[in-house]
Amino acid sequence: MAYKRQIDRLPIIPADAKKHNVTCHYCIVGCGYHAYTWPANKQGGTDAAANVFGVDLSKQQEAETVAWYAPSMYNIVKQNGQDVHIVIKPDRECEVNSGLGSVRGARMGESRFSTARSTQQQRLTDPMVWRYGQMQPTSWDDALDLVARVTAAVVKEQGEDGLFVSMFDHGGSAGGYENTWGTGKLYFGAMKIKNVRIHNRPAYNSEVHATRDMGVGELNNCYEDAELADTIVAVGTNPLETQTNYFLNHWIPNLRGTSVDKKKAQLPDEPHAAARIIIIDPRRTVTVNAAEMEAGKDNVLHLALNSGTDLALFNAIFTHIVEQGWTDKDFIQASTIATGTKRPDLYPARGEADGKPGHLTNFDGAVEGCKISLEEAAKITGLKAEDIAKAAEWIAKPKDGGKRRRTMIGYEKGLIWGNDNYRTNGALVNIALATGNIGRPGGGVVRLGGHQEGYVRPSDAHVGRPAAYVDKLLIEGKGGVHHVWACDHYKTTLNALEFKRNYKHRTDIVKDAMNGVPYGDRDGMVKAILGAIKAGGLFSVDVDIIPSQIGQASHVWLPAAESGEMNLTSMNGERRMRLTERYMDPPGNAKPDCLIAAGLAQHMERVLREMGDAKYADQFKGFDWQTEEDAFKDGYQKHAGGGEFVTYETLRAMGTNGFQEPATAVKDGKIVGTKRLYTDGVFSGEDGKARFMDAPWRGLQAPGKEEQKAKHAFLINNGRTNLVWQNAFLDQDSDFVMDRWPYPFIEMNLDDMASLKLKAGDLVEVFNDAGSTQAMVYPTPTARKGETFMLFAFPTGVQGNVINAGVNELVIPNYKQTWADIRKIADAPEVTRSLTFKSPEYRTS
Ligand SMILES: Nc1nc2c(c(=O)[nH]1)N[C@H]1C(S)=C(S)[C@@H](COP(=O)(O)OP(=O)(O)OC[C@H]3O[C@@H](n4cnc5c(=O)[nH]c(N)nc54)[C@H](O)[C@@H]3O)O[C@H]1N2
Ligand SMILES: Nc1nc2c(c(=O)[nH]1)N[C@H]1C(S)=C(S)[C@@H](COP(=O)(O)OP(=O)(O)OC[C@H]3O[C@@H](n4cnc5c(=O)[nH]c(N)nc54)[C@H](O)[C@@H]3O)O[C@H]1N2
Ligand code: SF4
Ligand SMILES: [Mo]
Repeated sequence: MAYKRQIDRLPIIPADAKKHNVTCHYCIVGCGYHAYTWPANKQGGTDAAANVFGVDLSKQQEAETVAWYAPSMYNIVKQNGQDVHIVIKPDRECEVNSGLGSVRGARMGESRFSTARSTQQQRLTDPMVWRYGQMQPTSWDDALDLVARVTAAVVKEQGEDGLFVSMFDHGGSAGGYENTWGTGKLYFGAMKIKNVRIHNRPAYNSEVHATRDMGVGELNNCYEDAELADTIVAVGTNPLETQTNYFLNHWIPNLRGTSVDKKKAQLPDEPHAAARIIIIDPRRTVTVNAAEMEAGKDNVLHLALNSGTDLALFNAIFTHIVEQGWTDKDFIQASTIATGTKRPDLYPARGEADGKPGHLTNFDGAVEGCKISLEEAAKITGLKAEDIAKAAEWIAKPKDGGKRRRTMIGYEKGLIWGNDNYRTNGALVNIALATGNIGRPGGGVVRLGGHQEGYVRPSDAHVGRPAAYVDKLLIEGKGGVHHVWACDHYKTTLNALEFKRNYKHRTDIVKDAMNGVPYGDRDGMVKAILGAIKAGGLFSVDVDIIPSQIGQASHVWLPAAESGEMNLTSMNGERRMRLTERYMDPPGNAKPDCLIAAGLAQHMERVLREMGDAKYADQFKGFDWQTEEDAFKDGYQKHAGGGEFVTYETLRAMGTNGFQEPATAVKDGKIVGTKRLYTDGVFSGEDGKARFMDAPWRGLQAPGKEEQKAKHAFLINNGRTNLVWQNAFLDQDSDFVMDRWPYPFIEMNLDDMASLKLKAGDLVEVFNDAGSTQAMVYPTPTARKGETFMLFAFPTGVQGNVINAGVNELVIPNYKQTWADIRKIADAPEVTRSLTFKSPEYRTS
């Protein structure tokens, strides 16, 4: 079936509709939207006075009109118990997206929870507990009492290390300052939980330790810098599909040259031209295609390196820049540590300290440590030496007249989840430091980002560095209780098959024990659970908006409210902070995560007092929040720099443009923010000087990778596609998405398909020693022989099943470097008949 919405008319938004500020809660970009709501029994009219746009809608509107909305932006939801129409529509005045939506964000409206239109019916509306052999609804007090009793008993017996926690640390969809604070105050304030991990990696640590250790925070520029740059370098990222409107609204104008007059005029006294772009990715992505179409092939350098060899490439670029004398000597002198500096406490030598594996050093140290010739790097990366030299030239060769080139460097998961994460990240920052491209217009060395951000928590210093490899400990049978907040390891962790096997086994032990006791006998129930935990069992609590895959193993589900069903603050990839106003009711009894955490803390306090431990019980005080705003005040306002200026009221007044963190003042009711970091040349760290990194190439680092590569025929590169958001937690019930992707695709080279006798749409098994999974073959003429790309985290085929357990130093997962074999399972199933297997690339002619 080809998807059709079957909608031929929609109500006009009336002039007096309520208007709420909304930031799209999906990706890092954080596009501005407005949610309009009005009573279900009303609608606007075509008269200018009768509709919210104030225009005569009986006349044909111009092509770029804002006076319209798409069916995907519409729904009927509940607001204070009443049915209201809702339209969630991109805001043209928002500087981030200038009115653009995306195939994800522009579906926010139709994917809200609606009883009237039967959307998002999979949402959890009530707490659920394991009772009589299945999940059954119950009250908050009953569910939280059970969780608190089991958790308190385990913590009293095993200490706080017996409680394992998986929790989001981001903003946007799940998270935000309110909710990271709520969970943070519980686990790092009231308790000091050490066996904790983040939603996307198996430990509680940074994805980008290196840049932080070097004194360079990872979100240091602004989106306008992509319009001011002479050269954009994109490493391990596919921004057309993953940071969509940042790419379309800020990169494309510069690649087309339209920002030359519009934006670059701010920078007089230097020559300007359309930007060039260097894309470093083993795979030809649609981003490469779009850049070529818009900038012309001569202005695009796609460095399709061998998987996992970025470090060698960066070192060769750095070496060549130094040899050509294209470094920014003034910047190096003023802002980075001087030659001869010896501070072993700050800059441990390579291998001297486990927690600081790289050798932080000065410029000369990096030149010596990273030295590699173009030819040697060409051999390792599979690139041409002349292309590496060309990249160095595009990055650093001065412009006509001698002015320094402005180069912006953005990286994401191809680097972060790539080989030798720490050093590779460091080697890339070396290039930005050597060329003075941090803190100046058109520069920056930045994460392009995943989710939005929204982190405020008490210190995590007790976790230590390196942090515990939590998934491994769970597999080994450690811990008694596991609290899971908004993540689904069954789909998104590494070594996922082994994780699931063990997790199911351990949680089943507890389920079987629970089945032997009447649920109403609370003492008997807790005793049975504790007995099962002693026998190797694990008690699992899942806080989510839907029944997730890991939730199938859990004993308690706690239903959360999403962004828009609560007031929620986040910041985007240029640190732009906004408030998304609550525009609808959460489903049933679902609550904001911060208030769930508060409820859990209150029950912990009560239970511990009953157990006679008043002192420990007292640590759980301070959670008497009535609303998410109370949590915001308790967390953000007290703990974030400039937090005293930032209130829901001032944020509301800042609309969809918000301000860029950190806030420095309030002027005329407006928050004054910070456009770029490090403009004064002073970096993070105690001496204010940035550090270089001595980061020599040393092959594939994570244990087991070299062996896997040698043994198996195919690289199973993996990641995202435009249409699907994350593990498809909502998309899996959207006909629109599932009609396109009933199974995860695996892009394959045509010769490889021929030798395995595969046709488009055939189902294949992907297998190696770590596990197996399945995918649907997508013929891809541009895919290199032996190199595939599989959609990650998909419900009908989890790529993480074939990623082995070996991690990079500091416990950073290496999802991207995976090798496996492929065999045919079945001919293309019936549902694939309506699919197209055309190339997603476009041509202008
Ligand atoms: N449509 C959509 N957008 C999203 C998301 C989503 O689920 N869907 N998720 C969001 C989140 S949480 C995140 S973290 C971001 C991720 O955003 P990205 O990092 O842009 O996305 P990925 O597809 O994971 O990986 C990017 C690229 O890394 C490349 N790569 C693989 N191995 C290597 C290597 O060895 N070297 C280099 N240089 N590149 C390599 C892959 O070929 C891939 O094209 O996307 C965010 N945006
Ligand atoms: N193979 C491979 N694996 C990867 C990656 C990769 O590139 N390749 N990338 C990694 C990355 S970057 C990421 S971000 C992770 C993603 O890994 P996860 O964080 O596990 O995946 P999500 O899809 O973001 O899961 C979000 C969960 O939160 C729930 N949820 C949504 N909103 C709310 C809310 O408001 N409150 C609560 N309590 N729950 C909510 C959803 O229903 C869903 O179950 O995957 C990682 N794993
Ligand atoms: S680009 Fe990202 S933030 Fe913007 S609408 Fe799309 S998913 Fe939402
Ligand atoms: Mo992510």
